[in-house]
Amino acid sequence: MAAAAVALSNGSGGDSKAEFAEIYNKLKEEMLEDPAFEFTDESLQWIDRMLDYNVLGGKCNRGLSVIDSYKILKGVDVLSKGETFLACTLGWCIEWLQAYFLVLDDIMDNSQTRRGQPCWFRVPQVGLIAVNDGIILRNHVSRILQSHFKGKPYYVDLIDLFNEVEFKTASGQLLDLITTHEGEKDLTKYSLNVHRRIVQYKTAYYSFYLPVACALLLSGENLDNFGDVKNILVEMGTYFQVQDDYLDCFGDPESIGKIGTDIEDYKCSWLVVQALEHADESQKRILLENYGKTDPESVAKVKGLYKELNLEALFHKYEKESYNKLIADIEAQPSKAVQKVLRSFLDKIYKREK
Ligand code: DMA
Ligand code: MG
Ligand code: MG
Ligand code: MG
Repeated sequence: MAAAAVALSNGSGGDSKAEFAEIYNKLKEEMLEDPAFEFTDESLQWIDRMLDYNVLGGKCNRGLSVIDSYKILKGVDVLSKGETFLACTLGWCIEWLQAYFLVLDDIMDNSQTRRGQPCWFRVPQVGLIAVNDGIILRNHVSRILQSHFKGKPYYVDLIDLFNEVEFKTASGQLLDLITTHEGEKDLTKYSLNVHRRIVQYKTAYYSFYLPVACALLLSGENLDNFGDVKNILVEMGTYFQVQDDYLDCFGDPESIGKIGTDIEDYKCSWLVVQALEHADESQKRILLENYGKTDPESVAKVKGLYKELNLEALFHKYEKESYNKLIADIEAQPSKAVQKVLRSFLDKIYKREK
């Protein structure tokens, strides 16, 4: 409880946060009690620690958005106890799913820290057991859905939604990872289109569409009728990942809780794509020579070039333009409630520094 409460104590959202934190403990207890596994004390302690380490400690924006969106769609400030429980449970399923993606992402990206602590696979005695922990986390999502939603009219849609979003994310991760192939480093293949495709798939669906889609299903809606909403959320998710790419280089590791690795990893980041667009021949040579190398001097040269090209200003311009475009799209939505859901999401991320 303490850990969940601490993790959720800063930021806005007041009531929802306290309700949300409480339900984590209940869901964790259920996972620990699962009779399908005859856990020994050692394995119980492992799961307990693994869950606290990986599911908690984030901003919980995705999870909390399910509750907030559901309230807006229903047009109420307060949900019944049962409705609160279901909304929070779906919120936690997204946080669990996110934990699964992050545990594996950090291994694949060779990252050092996450949410202000060493990445799970870097913890002594964890190592590659983290791969299996990722699988456990994903299985917990299905088990939580089964125990609390089986029998609801939207259960099948919920399962399909989580499966589809997981597939999209894994496909995005594949695109992200294979564009960086060692041995055939070729910056000419990095373009805004390539970048866009990667980030839509790896981030936007699970981070933006999924929470709202969960709230829509809870409200008894058919997701087929919300294609426009999906498109706007995918746009918002794209903007969010551009921020992530920017913060990877220019953010404060203390605030973002992680140390950037995009330059070292030869990632098709928004920054390198912009650098390639704006660099002259000699600047391009600096990029080609230094991008994707792990030694600090090479990384510093790339960062120096980003500064020289004034990518910070370019990012702020992009940020403003994306925001205006999204606001216009949102205002064109026929439903006021849907507008409010989308606005509250956008307000949470506009100009974020973490
Ligand atoms: C994030 O990509 C995508 C997923 C599915 C975790 P990333 O590697 O840029 O994320 P981070 O910067 O948080 O490691
Ligand atoms: Mg990563
Ligand atoms: Mg990654
Ligand atoms: Mg990143």
